[in-house]
Amino acid sequence: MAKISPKKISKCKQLRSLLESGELEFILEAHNGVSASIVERAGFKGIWGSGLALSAQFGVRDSNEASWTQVVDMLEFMSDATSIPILLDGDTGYGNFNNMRRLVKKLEQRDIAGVCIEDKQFPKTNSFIDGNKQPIAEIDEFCGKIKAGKDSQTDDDFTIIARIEALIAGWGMDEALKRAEAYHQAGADGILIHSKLSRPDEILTFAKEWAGRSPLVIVPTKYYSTPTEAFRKAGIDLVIWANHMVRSSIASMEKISQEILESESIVDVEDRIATVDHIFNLQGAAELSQAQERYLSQQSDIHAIILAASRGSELHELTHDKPKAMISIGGKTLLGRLMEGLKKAGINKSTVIAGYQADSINLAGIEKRINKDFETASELSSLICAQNDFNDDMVVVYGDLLFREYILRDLLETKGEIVVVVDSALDNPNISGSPDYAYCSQDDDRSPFMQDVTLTQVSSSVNESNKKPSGYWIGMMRVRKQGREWIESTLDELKSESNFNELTLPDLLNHLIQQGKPVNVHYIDGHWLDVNSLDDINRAGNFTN
Ligand code: SPV
Ligand code: MG
Repeated sequence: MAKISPKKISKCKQLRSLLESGELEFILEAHNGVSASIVERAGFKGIWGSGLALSAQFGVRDSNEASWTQVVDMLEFMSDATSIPILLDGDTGYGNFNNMRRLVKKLEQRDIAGVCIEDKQFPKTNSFIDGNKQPIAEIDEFCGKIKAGKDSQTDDDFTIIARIEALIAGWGMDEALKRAEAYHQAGADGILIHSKLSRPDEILTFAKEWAGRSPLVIVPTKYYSTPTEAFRKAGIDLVIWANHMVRSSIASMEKISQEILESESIVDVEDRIATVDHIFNLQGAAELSQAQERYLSQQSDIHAIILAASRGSELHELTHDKPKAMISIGGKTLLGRLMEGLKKAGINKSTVIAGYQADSINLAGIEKRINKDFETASELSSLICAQNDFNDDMVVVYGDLLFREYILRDLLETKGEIVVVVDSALDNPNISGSPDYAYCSQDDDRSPFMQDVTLTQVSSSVNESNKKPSGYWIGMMRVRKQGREWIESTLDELKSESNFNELTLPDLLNHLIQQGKPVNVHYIDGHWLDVNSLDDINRAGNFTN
């Protein structure tokens, strides 16, 4: 969860100034990271880490059933998610003076600004459950606990509030005032006077008698109808709205869960619940994206352009309702396998140019462009459909290509503005259909990563000069910034040619070569397959592991 407005003033100081501002201040309950974040975004200056709400969100009773370390763990999430101070409802301090010392130490380590302890006995239960049956602590014992807490804090501004349960337990006003004075003398930074009455009378009487001897805190859960102005006039310093986040979320969850159950649908509730994007926002997703840009700048920005418009009619009924790229081999489509290969190589952005049965190309995470002329036009007419997706670093590849992972990985390492992958194994038994013969400036001498070999021609037949080809172009090329510019200007020229609709990627490569643009070659030795026929599908088994 992101801190929305990091404040320079320490959280301990912030809480102290709330208590001592001389104005009536308010803090609101929160019980986990997201509710704490919501409280801060709402504009509150502080958070009440309510024992009732924290135990409720764990699904247990407010009777110290959740261990104090579980509470402190949750507070850590709340504190990390926010920049305003948290005052923990620390129940009785979870034990004696010694437990209190350790609690204060652990709270300070988690940047919790203060703790309120109540003069009951461990394990306590909520003040609104049989309050007058609840045993309260010995005054001296509780004063010792306050002193132990104050002595163990390392930040002078850490706050310890002493909460008086005398009114709740039926001990009367004099006892409440006697205790307040004793706790004040023991070093408490403020007094919380609690009442379970539906009218504020007790509280107002106490406030009058207390007469500002130290900051006074109240929890008007039961006397909620009292106008806030009455608290202001009475000189109260801090009001705790103690459980309204957990209660609002429970009310909403009960309503929504019932509606979903009854309607067997989520359509009606959609507009009344937080969007997923809003959750991302509360979690600080934008900050993570920025950090990724900063710290993962090495991340690939390569864009894949995948040609998948043609049917592949040689595959007969297999491509009746889908293009060749969507044929399933070993339980995965060709295109799905290609996408996996791209992702493994760190390429996460892909544009697929669809045509035949375009709707059947429904993979997640792709951009889809449609070549409406797929029946009459050829590859370059598809390529220009993705021209807006061109990137200064891209891989252009046929959608029906199967290849071993290392081929793409090594291509990405190869220098050159345009680099084509050429299989020098002319006896490759996997070649079918009419392969694209590649003529290169130098044949493959099998030395790894041969440098500066360039393509001189790609042809669908062995050319007239009878020169032996150097291999097959496999239908995959890498294009960098300048290469992209060459391709774009060549495409612009070719678009005006009357035969543009017949032109293929090899035609584009040949045009580039004729214009003197270097097209580099990355040699491989087999390990790829272009699925053209039913036989190819059988051979494809080699690639499905
Ligand atoms: C809490 O919020 O857990 C409190 C306040 O202790 S009350 O529930 O009013 O006792
Ligand atoms: Mg409590």
